[in-house]
Amino acid sequence: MHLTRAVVRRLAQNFADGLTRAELGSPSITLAKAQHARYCEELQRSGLLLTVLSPDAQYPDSTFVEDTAVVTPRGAILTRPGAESRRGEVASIGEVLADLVPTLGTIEAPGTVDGGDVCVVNDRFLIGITARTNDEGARQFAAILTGHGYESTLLDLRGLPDLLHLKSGLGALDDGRLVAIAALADRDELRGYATVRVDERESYAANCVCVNGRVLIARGFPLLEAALVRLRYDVVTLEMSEFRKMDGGLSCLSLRL
Ligand code: CIR
Repeated sequence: MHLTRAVVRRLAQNFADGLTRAELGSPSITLAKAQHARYCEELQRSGLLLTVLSPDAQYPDSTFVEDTAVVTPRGAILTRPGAESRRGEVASIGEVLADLVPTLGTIEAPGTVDGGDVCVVNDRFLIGITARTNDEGARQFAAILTGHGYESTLLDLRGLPDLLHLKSGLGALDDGRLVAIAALADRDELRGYATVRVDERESYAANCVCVNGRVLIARGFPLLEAALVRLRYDVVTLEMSEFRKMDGGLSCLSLRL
């Protein structure tokens, strides 16, 4: 799908106060801002017009905009994040998206969905059920999709507690190929998809982003980079160290539409 725009949010000064389970130390705000700027540059270089939102110190995790909404070609679905501290992030994103695309629906309590648990491949929506996205949220999300003509598949990932989100271990490329860690590549629900398997030493790199033929991956993961280059993808590597410390990856830093 050809993408034209992305919504991103600059980091707040208290970014390091956000949620994390990673035990990689506290991020440097200066470095994180520089990495975010490079990320934005590459989105622009991939042809996207950026809507850059101001930092929101009320929500230290709010730079991870992906979790607050999922944008389909027909419009946006607003989520209800699984972490209570993040629920207030949705309203402002809803307003921004309303100027750009129709709103198809909103997840309601007691449902919870994080956008990081939704991966689109070939018009099919894969929805992970995790500690952040519950059964009820996934059910509501799938029902909204069905109402707009989309198909979805639910994957119960609660047996893989190391995965924060479905997309922590899975990325989708423009041509319908998946990039996946072994625990996901081997799932019955994903049988039939061409898949690039991510070596277990490089599992963080599975969270890649494909924009208009370019594949953005985290820097420092040579096996995945080589595998994608061998398959003739146009690969761009980005330093993500400071976002990784906060459990974030490439996809969570933007809403692409
Ligand atoms: C959180 O735990 O919610 C944030 N610190 C990181 C969210 C990352 N989001 C994503 O991968 N979609």
